[in-house]
Amino acid sequence: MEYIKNRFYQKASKCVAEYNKLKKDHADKVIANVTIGQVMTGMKGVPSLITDTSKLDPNEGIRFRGYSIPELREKLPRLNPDGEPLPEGLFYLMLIGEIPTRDDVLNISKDWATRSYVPQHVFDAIDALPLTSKPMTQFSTAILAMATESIFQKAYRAGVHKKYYWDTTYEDVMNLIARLPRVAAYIYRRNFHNGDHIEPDPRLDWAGNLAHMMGHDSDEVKRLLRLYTVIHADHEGGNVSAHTTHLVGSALSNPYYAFSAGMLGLAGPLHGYANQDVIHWIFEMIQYLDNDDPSKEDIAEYVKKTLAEGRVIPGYGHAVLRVTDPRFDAQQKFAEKYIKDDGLINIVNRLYEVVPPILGSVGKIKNPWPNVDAFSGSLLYHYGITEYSFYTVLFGVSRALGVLASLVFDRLYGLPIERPASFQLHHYRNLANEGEDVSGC
Ligand code: CMX
Repeated sequence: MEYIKNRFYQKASKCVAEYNKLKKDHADKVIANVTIGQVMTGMKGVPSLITDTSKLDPNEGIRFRGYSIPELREKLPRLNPDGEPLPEGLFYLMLIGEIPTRDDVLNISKDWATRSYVPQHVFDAIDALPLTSKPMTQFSTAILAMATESIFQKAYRAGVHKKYYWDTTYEDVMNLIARLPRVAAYIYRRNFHNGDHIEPDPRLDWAGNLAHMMGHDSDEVKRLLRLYTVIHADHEGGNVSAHTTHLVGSALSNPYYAFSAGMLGLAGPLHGYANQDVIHWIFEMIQYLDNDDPSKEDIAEYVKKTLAEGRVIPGYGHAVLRVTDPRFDAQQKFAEKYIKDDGLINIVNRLYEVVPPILGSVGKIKNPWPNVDAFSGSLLYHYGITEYSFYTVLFGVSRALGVLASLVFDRLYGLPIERPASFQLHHYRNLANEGEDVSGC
C-alpha cells in the first residue's frame, strides 16, 4: 500500500520543514525552568520530547491528533454501524493527521494481513523459554528475535543516506505491527491452551484476527478488542513504554530492538502491568473478605489495609492525569451498553465510588481517580479471557500503534540521539545553597 506511505511523506514533509526552521532560528529560546522537585519526581512536566501522534491534557485526557476518545468512536470507520472503530483507522490518523476513509482503513487491514508472516525461529525462541516465564518476557523476547527481519538495519549496514532512514523504518514498523497479533496469540495459546495454535484468517481485521487466533472468535470479543486496541494505542511521548521506544530508537537501534525495550517498560507494575494487578488485587480482596460481593464498607476496609501495608491501589492514580481517565469512562460505557450484571464489573464500579475519597484523604497522592487499567481486566474477564497474566501483552499489541508511528516521525525529523544531563547529588545541593556537604553524596 505505497499510497499510505506516500501520503504520510507528503504530509509529514511539511512538519520536517517546520522542525528544521525551529531548530535553526529559535534554538536559544528559553521555554521552561526546571526545578529540583521535577528532577526528584521523574522529570514530570519538563518539556523535552516531540511527539505528534497524541497529546495528554491533565484535566481532559488523551487527544489523538486533536480528537478525544468519544470523538474517535464517532468519526473513525468501523465494520458495522453499531461496532467499534478499527485501530487501523487510528493508526492512519496518528501517522497522517486526518480521519481516514473506510477504504483507507480496509487497505491497511489488507496490507497488515499480507505482512503478518512470522518466521519459525520467532516461535522457536518463544518455545525455548519455560512456561513459567511471564507472557511479557515471551512477548519482548519474540519481538527481539524478529529483529532478524529488520529492513532498516540491513539498509543502514549497506550505507543508506540518513535522509532515507524513515523509509525503511516505516517498512519495519508496518511489518512489526502486522506480526504482533500472531505473536501475542501464540503466547496465549502456548501458555493457556496447551499450545493448540490457531492460524490467522487473512480476511479479518487486525484486532478481529487477534481475537480469532486467541480462540475467542465471537463478535463480542472482536468488538471489545477493537475498542481496547484503540484506547490503549498512545498516551503522548513521556510515558515509560513510549519514551523507552523513542530513547532506544534514538541510538538508531532498529525498530524491533526499540519496541522490545519499550515493552519491558510496559511490563512494570507502575505502568502496563497494573492491568493484571487490578484483577489480582480484587481476587486477593475477595479471598481476604471471604465475600465475592463485598459492600462499599468491606472494600474501604481492604483499600485502607493495602495502603497501610505500603502498597499502591492498582488502577488508580496517574503521573499526568488529574481527572478520571476517559479511557476508563469509555470502557465503563461499553460495559453499561453490552453487559448486564457481572460480579467483577460490579466490584470495579463500587471501587470507583470508594477509592478516590480514600486516596484523596492520604494527602500526597496527586490524582485519586482511576486510570485505564482499573476497568480493562474486568471486561476481558467477562468475555472469557480470564488469564490475567496475559493482559499486559494485549496492552503492548495496542501500544505498538502509537509508539511505532512516532518512531517513523523520529526518523523523518532526524531526531538526534537522546542524552540528558545527570549530576551527582551534591550538584543539586549546591544549586539549592544547602551549605556544606556532610553526607559525601
Ligand atoms: N495507591 C497508593 N499510593 C499512590 C497511588 C495509588 N494508586 N498513586 C500514587 N501514590 C503515591 C505514590 O506512590 C507516591 O508515594 P511516595 O511519595 O511515598 O513515593 C505519592 O502517592 C505521590 O505520587 P503521585 O505524584 O501522585 O504519582 P506518580 O506520578 O509518582 O505515580 C502512578 C503515578 C501511576 C505510578 C501511581 O499513581 C501508581 O502507582 N498507581 C498505581 C499503579 C497504576 O495504576 N499504574 C498504571 C498507570 C497507567 C498506566 O501506565 O497503565
